[in-house]
Amino acid sequence: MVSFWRSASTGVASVLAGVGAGELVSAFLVQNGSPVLVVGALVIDLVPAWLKEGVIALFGTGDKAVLVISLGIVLLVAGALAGWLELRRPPLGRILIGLGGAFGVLAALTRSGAGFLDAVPSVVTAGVGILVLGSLARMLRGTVPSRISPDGAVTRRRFVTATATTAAVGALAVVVGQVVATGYRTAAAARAAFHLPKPAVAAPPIPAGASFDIAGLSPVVTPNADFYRIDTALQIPGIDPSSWKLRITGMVENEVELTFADLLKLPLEESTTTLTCVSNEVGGDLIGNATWLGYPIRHLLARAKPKPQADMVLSKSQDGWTASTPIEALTDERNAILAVGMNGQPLPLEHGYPVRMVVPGLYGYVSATKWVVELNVTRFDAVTSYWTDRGWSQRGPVKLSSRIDVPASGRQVAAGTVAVAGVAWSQHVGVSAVHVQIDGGEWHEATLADAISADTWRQWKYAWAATKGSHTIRVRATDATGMVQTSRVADVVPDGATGLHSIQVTVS
Ligand SMILES: Nc1nc2c(c(=O)[nH]1)N[C@H]1C(S)=C(S)[C@@H](COP(=O)(O)O)O[C@H]1N2
Ligand SMILES: [Mo]
Repeated sequence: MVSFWRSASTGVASVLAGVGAGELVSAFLVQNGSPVLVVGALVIDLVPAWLKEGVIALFGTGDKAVLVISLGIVLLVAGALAGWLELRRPPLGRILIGLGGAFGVLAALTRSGAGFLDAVPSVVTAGVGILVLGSLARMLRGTVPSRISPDGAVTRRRFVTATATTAAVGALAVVVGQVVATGYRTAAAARAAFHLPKPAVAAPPIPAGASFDIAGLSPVVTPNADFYRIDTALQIPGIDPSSWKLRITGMVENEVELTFADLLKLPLEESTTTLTCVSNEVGGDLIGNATWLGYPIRHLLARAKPKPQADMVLSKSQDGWTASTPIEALTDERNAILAVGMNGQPLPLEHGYPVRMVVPGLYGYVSATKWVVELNVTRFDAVTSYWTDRGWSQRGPVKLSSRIDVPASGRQVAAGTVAVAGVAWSQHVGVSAVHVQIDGGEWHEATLADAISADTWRQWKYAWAATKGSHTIRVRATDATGMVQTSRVADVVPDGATGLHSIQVTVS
């Protein structure tokens, strides 16, 4: 007969391994859904008020620590129970761990704003816990004297080593996960407590005529949750705004240093700007439009007084990413800003909280530095930046482009009048016309929605008299200077794709 303690130890080790794996996944990949913390948050919600108040009265600000320690104890006791059950009534122990994981999933998904990804750490926790428990229990059964090991001593030694190692690695993973996640959690908490200041200069209201009411057409302002995200950050930099600083360095008369509090005291301006990624393929979705709140970079550069020889600003993010922006794009009259707000919200963490750059007219890789901490005034012939080091062009003005949103490509539509619609953009130049072509025929002028400004994309629509059969629809934009979008196909490397977006539809 195997002792209670041996069987319990398999469960404790399994739980540690599972929670460790879950915490690592949550810290590195999902940056949310820490199995222990989501369960903790659910417990806080479920616990009756009198108990909450009692704990706070007893432990004061240590109340959270008490909760986490209590959860830890519950987890270990449940683990011991799972180990004991698994040995006597398999697979009851594994089922118990699975139930624990399901509770974690439930806790993660019921948090406000949770997505399915947030459930992943709890699934990993349960999965690893179940696998480890299964194999430790099998090993433990092998320690009972058998023909291979008459007194069970060999396997017993192996079992003890395996269990102790698993428990130690699991515990270490929990610690590493916590340490890694701290910065992110601090930033998330600071962001949650932060109220955006009122703009000194509000953005002109979005004209009612800027939007067509067509199902499937991209909204003219992209909700933050749907805004594309592109960056090299495996781990979103967690910046505590109270220690954030921006330094303006390099070829300047005066170095400038600015804290977050300094920045918020400045008269902040709102502007609506469409951001595009150079990696956006023809017809791609790496583009979004938002109303940003920020401070014009030209005013800060004016304080620093760049030397006349400087022709570039190398902006750096807290995690070491860099962008090289032509200095004129940051000193001319355009709305190149240090942004703190996005569509009335503090910048989301993944979009650069607390501060990022937004520069109308340039692709993100040469302008839109998130988590920005330094503006180094320099020269193109002196330094290069993250993507220009990797074969992308030094200059990255956004290219005139257009996209068909509806009908979706490959769709079946009914014969008759079909709404064809999409967006067209040429930031900082503006779009003056969009044309649509059916099956290589003549170009028909589409109806444009009102422009918000030259810095934003523009919706367009075309009422197509669709006849039965298979058809190809193409779109082409014209910018405010009269230049027509090229049909010449170019890859995204080195300075952005060109070519016309086309879709195939079947009319029945
Ligand atoms: N710190 C940092 N900022 C960055 C990047 C990055 O990798 N790191 N990527 C840039 C690129 S290539 C683009 S297209 C935009 C995308 O901004 P978004 O993720 O807010 O849409 O951010 C830019 N800013
Ligand atoms: Mo990009």
